[in-house]
Amino acid sequence: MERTLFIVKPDGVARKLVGEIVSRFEKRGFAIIQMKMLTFSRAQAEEFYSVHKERPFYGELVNFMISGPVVAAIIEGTNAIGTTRMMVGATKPSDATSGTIRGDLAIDISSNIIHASDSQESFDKESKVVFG
Ligand code: FUP
Repeated sequence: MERTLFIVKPDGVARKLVGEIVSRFEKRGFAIIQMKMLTFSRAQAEEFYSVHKERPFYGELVNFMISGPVVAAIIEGTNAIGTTRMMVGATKPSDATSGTIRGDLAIDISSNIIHASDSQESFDKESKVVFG
């Protein structure tokens, strides 16, 4: 058993995709351990994405993440981190295959509707930023 975190980003909430996305994880067999709606503060978003601090898209990414409410969830199941990343799909839209969340529901690299932790270290850090 493993836990991971996913976040339906502001565009996913605005597009009313929360139910669709949560449903995919529930149907796959994951248990929802914690879930909440929140709006990131700038400091929270900067800390959440601090790994990308030096990247050219960092400012735009932080502005996007604070632009509206998000829904964050901690889920649990076998190989949760790897399986969730696979279900989310590739970052680059043209690499995100059909059947994945991004492959089915997103077209832009910047507004790609969902985040998921990519490692145990990321999960530990990100869940602390979001859930305290
Ligand atoms: P992912 O783990 O798939 O969310 O991707 P990354 O951690 O590499 O990137 C985090 C977010 O930065 C992406 F969701 C979208 C944004 N990003 C860009 O806007 N441009 C890029 O070239 C790469 C990432």
